[in-house]
Amino acid sequence: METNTHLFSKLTVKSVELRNRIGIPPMCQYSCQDGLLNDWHLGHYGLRAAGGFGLIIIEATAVCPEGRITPGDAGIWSDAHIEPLARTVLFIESQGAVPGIQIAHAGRKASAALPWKGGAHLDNANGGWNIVAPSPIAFGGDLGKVPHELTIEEITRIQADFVAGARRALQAGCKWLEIHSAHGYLSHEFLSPLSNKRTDRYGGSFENRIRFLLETTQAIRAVWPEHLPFTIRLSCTDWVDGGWDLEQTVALCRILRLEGVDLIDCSTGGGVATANIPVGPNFQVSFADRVRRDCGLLTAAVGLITEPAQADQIIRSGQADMVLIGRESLRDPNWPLRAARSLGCPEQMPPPPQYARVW
Ligand code: FNR
Ligand code: 536
Repeated sequence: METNTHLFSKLTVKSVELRNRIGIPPMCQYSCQDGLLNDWHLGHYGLRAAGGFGLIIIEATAVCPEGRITPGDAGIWSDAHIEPLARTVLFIESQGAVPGIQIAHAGRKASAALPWKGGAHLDNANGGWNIVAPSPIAFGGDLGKVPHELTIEEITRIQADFVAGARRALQAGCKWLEIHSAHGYLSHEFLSPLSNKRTDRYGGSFENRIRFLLETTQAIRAVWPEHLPFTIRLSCTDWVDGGWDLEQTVALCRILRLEGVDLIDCSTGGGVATANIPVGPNFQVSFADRVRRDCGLLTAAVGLITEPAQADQIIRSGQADMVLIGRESLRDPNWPLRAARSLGCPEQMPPPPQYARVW
């Protein structure tokens, strides 16, 4: 169904207003030392805020050091992380974009080399560390380390780390919180029966596999302000028979809505190395559409959305409430400014005054 809502319509979520429906999804820059943001992040995110994006979700930010994918990941496990994060957050906001953050734990995919150094698991002697997961099963391939099976006490500790991370994100001025529960990282590892073989209350049945995320959501909800958007990224399917799938996603999202979650960022995959994924334009949009219709939640669509008319159509047809532009925003930091011009509505997206005469 066509609606009057379009790519440049404002979107209000709780007390936060986005100037348009275009966001940047979290994308690791692998450029931190000790998890601290620096000038790379100020420039990278700042340029894209000036380029017109309504929402910028800062990359997967680890809630404890062992939860980093690589030694270069962002972190939020100490108060020392707040000030450098606040610097980037304030600049994003000064350019009219809403600053968000994704808080994360990489589970059995942690302790890896930087992508441009191969991305394989690092030995402890080479800068790596011991990894943890719901069950002691290696991801496989280059990520061959066998994770330690988390005890109940360790699970509780990580949940507390998520809560502390959310509090610090708030202190740093973030206005939008996303829990990373996708792509084969820790929270997704609990959800999927392929990576969660536990026999205690965190494994087995659907109710048990969603317990880690549900409890974490409830605990964060208690500290994250009611008036700010609270969101979760899910892999809506593992793309493998017997894995996590869309029906379980829908059942989970109905519960998450009752817990005060505002929006689901609908991604897929990452839990199984051998999955056969039908990658192509809009390949994940149907998941955002289904969750939006069946669960009464706002959704963000992501995945090979690159063209302005394509993005506009996703919003107009009501398949999602917003679109996230990943790799294409790395190629073009001014994607929203260009999109407004190619869609014939430049007045919707004025450039920063410093660039006024060239746009
Ligand atoms: C990503 N992606 C990603 N996802 C996530 O949830 N947290 C993250 O930190 C990252 N990091 C990351 C780094 C880089 C370099 C890329 C390319 C991707 C996935 C990303 O958010 C997005 O879902 C995918 O890239 C698909 O969207 P596009 O790129 O097809 O628009
Ligand atoms: C893409 N990636 C996701 C990352 C970092 C590495 C690249 C993340 O979530 N932190 C990806 C998309 C979909 C499934 C798996 C990986």
